[in-house]
Amino acid sequence: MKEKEIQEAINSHLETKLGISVKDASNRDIFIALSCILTEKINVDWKLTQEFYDKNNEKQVYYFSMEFLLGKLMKVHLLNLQMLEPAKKVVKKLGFTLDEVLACEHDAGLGNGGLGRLAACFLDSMASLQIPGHGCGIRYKYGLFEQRLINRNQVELPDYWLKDDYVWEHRKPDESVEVKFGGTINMKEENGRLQFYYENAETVRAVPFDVPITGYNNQTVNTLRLWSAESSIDAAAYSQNELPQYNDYLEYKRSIEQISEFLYPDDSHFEGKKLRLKQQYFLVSAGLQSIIRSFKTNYFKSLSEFSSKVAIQINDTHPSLVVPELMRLLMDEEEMGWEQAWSITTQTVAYTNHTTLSEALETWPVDLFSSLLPRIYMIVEEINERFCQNIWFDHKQFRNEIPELAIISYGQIKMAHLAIVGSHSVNGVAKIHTDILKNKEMKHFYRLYPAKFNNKTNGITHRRWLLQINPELSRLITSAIGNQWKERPKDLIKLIRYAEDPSFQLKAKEVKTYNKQRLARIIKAQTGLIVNDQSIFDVHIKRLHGYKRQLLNIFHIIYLYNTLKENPDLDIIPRTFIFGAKAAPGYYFAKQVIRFILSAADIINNDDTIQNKLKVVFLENYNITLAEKIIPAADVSEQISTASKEASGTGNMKMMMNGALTLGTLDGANIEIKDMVGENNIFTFGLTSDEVLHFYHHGGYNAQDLYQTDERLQSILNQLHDGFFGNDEKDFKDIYYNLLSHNDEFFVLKDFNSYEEMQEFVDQTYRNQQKWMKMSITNIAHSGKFSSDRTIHEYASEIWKVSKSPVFSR
Ligand code: 26V
Repeated sequence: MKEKEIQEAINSHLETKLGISVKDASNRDIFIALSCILTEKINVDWKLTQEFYDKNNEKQVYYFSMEFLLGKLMKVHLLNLQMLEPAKKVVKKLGFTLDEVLACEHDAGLGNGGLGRLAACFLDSMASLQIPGHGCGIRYKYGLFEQRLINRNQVELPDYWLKDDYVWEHRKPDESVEVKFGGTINMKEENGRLQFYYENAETVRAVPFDVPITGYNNQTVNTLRLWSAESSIDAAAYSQNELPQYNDYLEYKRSIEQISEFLYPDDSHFEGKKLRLKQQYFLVSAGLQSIIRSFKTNYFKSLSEFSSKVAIQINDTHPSLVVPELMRLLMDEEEMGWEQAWSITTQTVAYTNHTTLSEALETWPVDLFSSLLPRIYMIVEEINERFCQNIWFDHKQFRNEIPELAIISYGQIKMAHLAIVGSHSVNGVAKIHTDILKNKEMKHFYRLYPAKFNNKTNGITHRRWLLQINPELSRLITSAIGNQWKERPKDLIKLIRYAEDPSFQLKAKEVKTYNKQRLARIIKAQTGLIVNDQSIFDVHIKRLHGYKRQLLNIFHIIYLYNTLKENPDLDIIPRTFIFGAKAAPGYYFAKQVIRFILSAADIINNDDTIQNKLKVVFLENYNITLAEKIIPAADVSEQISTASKEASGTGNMKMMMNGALTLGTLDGANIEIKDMVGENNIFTFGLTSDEVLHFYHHGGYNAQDLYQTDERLQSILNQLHDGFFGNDEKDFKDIYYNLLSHNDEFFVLKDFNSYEEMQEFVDQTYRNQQKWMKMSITNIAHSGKFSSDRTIHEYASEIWKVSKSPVFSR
């Protein structure tokens, strides 16, 4: 769309729909007008895309995930439809700024962190690569909580993201399906088949809301289908058939709607909550019914061809009930026999593992599971029985391992085992993570089914995380190597020729400074702090978790502070340490760490004797929109997890792509970043994953020894213990005891020395700006590998067996 057209459309929308003229319009009015213009255009392509897929009988991919962390979408659509520049000009002409208009959109925060954002990046890449791939998720009424910092404490507020209407969604009541919970199952033999009848089950109406996912410059529009729970009967019908478990209709209705009410905000500890299991089955059952329905109406094909036309990827074990639910639908509804249904199910489903942390593994108590999902439980029991039998008779060498491999054991259902047994592919999300799965966490399964295991290193969409959030750097890149990198991100490698080019270095430095100045203004507005844009911006943004070691970072900051107090003239490059992190509401230790960082920040930021050499900023409510402002301004990317614990990480990729240098452990995708850029272009430190695992298995680490021998650590720990960081000493004594009495589970003290040395080397390196900029450009040049386009390409060709389906010829 050209400028003139956009301007006319906005004017006409304001006049005819709102009855106002431009001079009376608000940012939100312009936002709504633009969203209507985009929606009209998107809808045309959306319909054509779906018709094309149907007509050509394309194999469809469905990405099942409990989380899709989409952030805002208007800029994505503008960019994809080649309308960003004209829209910017028009909006300006009308007396507005596009950034302020875009800010009217509420973030869709339907995810916790890496896993949910990965799902959103994958949708973007599938559409941009013209792969018929759709998302299947839950339309939570409340997204991830909003974080406020009050008296240094995290306070959680509900994120009612739907309060102003969500402009991209389309409610599709005609495509609703029913999902059943609880009750008892009665079996009857009819026509030689067992039929299953539900007695006293509760029926929930699942209503889909479709969100269009546009591809970049290709007119493809895929679908993210989000399900919302509604009661299937009205008050009058309820009064005819009251349920004993509720006092009245209202109570019944509330209990149904609760299913899609909120996103579980704790991604670090599994909790066997019935409502969470309800959410999972709700997603899976609604999603599968709608897939089967569209399969049958579009192709009139027998379901025996299902797995050649449908691929289902499950994002962690959260949707692993697809295995028994698909079995149920094929057998009970479609009258298939077990063997055929099993073969179709396993050939359709593929499972991605995102963590080896045992506390996050899902295991459901049999009692809870079987009372909520009685028919599904029967099927899981049968799957387990057949699986164990199969090992006993056909894999005799594994007989001793049966108790460890079983899906049900000691009254618990192990969802990872169900997902492995019920799928044809199991993948990890970075090389080292997949190796740990194969050789440690899932080693027996790997020996049993070696061909199922594979690696798919994560990626990020370079369209959002470079093109959209860093237009200045994008323009600079294009001026050097042309436009092609936008569609072929690996072309970024062409930048390598400019790594040592003084004029390109200077321009890249100017872009970085510009982005730092912009972030400095945001910091000033949010916190009142004035930060030096010539200082090193050292960024640590991710969920707060023990293994991500925000504590190691703040320990080093305090060490620098203590050193400066002794010697205020110490020659260090000024640093601005920037944190953004939400703690799970019930994660006490993580909340203490936030308090600790804020307390240390208060002391450091208000101490004039250190001559503004250190500033510590904790930005409230870290989310996608804030990440988009921080990442282009980062000089140093903190990726300092305890080796072996961070499955991949994706923030590391986002910051690398924006020219930050990684300071990281040999963990997750950091290792592959190092492999790409070479060891001279990354700062690595600390224990290796083998060393960490060795300590866990064989002992030999004593945190107390380090306290005794390292004066720097002793000072910091004593400060913690003695109340240096605040009156509420108790809080920080807990951190003290966590490190010293519980032997420092995450090796914070153990890695302190090598972290400090590497931080000093960062400081030294920054003094040589030519060298630094060469490293920075080298990182950008190698970041193409970490585009999710590469990742999706691998999933498509190796797991899903789907190919590109170009809807329109350009
Ligand atoms: C676990 C749970 C447990 C129960 C309730 C809610 C909930 C929500 C999410 C999770 C998932 C934890 C696993 C996870 O987020 N893994 C992260 O996945 C990223 C994408 O693959 C990866 O980059 C990160 O390294 C990994 O920690």
